[in-house]
Amino acid sequence: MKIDILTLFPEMFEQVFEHSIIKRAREEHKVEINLVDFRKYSLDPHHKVDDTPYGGGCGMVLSCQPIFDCIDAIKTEESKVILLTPDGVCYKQSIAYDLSYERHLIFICGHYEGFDERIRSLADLELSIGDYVLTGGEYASMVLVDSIVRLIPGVIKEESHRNESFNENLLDYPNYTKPRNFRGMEVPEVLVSGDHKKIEAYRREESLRKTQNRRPDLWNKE
Ligand code: 6GU
Repeated sequence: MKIDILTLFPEMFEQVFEHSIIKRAREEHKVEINLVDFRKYSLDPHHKVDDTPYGGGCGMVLSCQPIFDCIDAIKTEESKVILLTPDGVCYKQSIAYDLSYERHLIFICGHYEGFDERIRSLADLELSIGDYVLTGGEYASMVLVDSIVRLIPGVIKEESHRNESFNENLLDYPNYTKPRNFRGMEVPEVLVSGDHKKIEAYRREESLRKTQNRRPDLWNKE
């Protein structure tokens, strides 16, 4: 998979994709991540990328030209263009799964007060990562890259994400490791029983119980 991130602040991403699973996925060429500073595409003599809003109001609005020209330069038949915006579709694990099978993702990070509405026409999908306002799409794109890359086939064992939180709209079951007794807190007996059928049933039950208690919104879905 190739991922291009269009941003005015490529330095914000230094280090972010250089650890742990994402680092390994890049080293093993399972994913190529490019930061594209779309200011370079501005035809303005001062490399301006924004302007004052028509109709008045405070703040600046990202203009069409640099972003349209940048997309024209990097988009191919295989590309899926995703605009990051608080008024997009709310991101969730099932979307991460779908996107993990794409060949080329292009993320457009908005910034400042907003962007020219016509920029939406470039997007195949508009995504938000939650009901709060960020200073820009950069943080959202980091969240997207992390959650998508770990699901690319071969990046982590499929076994590791088959049972994790949000699959089937369920939260994860509780995990324990040694010691068996820590400050008086015991590991549940069933986990040391060696009875795999029982363990599986216990985990399923805990997963259901936890979801019902903590996330009634997920529990009542579909
Ligand atoms: Cl994708 N962008 C911004 N600026 N704020 C957000 C967001 C995105 N998702 C939630 N809040």
